[in-house]
Amino acid sequence: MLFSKKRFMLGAAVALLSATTVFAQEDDDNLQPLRTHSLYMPYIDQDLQNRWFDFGGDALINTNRHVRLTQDMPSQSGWLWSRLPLEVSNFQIEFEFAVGGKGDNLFGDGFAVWLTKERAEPGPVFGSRDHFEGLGIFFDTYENGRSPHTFPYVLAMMGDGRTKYDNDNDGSNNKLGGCESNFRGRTETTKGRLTYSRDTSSLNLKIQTQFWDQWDDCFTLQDIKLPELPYLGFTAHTGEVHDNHDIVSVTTSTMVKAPQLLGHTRNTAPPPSSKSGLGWYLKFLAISGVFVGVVAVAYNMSKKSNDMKRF
Ligand SMILES: [Ca+2]
Repeated sequence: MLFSKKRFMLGAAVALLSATTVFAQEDDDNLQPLRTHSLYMPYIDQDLQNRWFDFGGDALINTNRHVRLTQDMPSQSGWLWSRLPLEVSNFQIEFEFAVGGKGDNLFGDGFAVWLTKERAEPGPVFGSRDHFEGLGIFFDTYENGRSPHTFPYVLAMMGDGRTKYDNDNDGSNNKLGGCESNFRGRTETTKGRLTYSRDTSSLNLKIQTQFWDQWDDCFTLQDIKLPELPYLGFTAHTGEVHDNHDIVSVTTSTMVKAPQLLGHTRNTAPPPSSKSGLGWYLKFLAISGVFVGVVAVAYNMSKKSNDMKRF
């Protein structure tokens, strides 16, 4: 409702830098990085774009930290979406995120991870459209209804394009799977790892919130049919309650042998290397002159370039 149509473009030569190293220590050659759906700092190129992702609304980019979907203030709504749909059948998406803010007792609302037929359509469901077609996974930090579980809560819903997200009950009426997860306000790295196999119609989510390489199973679902060509998105919004909702990195890989990875608990990614982005970042600084990292100020520029990027 308070969404602004201000949009940014992200560029992505950067993703190429890190994508090849992320699984370097992984002895499982079943994983092949997909640069088209991976994202790393500094997130944008010298044209303030990313080749594979774009973002908008209130989303801000700090080139050496994160894509901030919302700031810790009321009535924010931001999004980050892949430009291309995922064409592979079996894949793993590992995303590092951070949620937190100044609020001790009141904070929200959380963020969503999407694999949907639609993309970049702002709306009321964690900053994205309702009546979506495809998968929504909600990292919900604010309890709207009365739930039998504690919050934060992670919940998966498959939308058919007609069913409404039941915000008053935190989506519980359409819940396919979920788990309690204390992912907010962590000093440790927080990550999610989503694994999907179209071959076996199975979906698994693991979350890391406490220790590096310690993954907690959130849910495993069977008979899940994603849209044929889903877009990958991350969105968040705030209302009266608020938080920072940040996406730090996204690593998507295709799997050659899908079923073997479900239940697989090894961490595939080492701590993000700041080196890979550093050289580029310095270059970026040189190009853009005095530039303090946060490039959100480029809203006006984005308007100009907005028309160019629609295709
Ligand atoms: Ca909620």
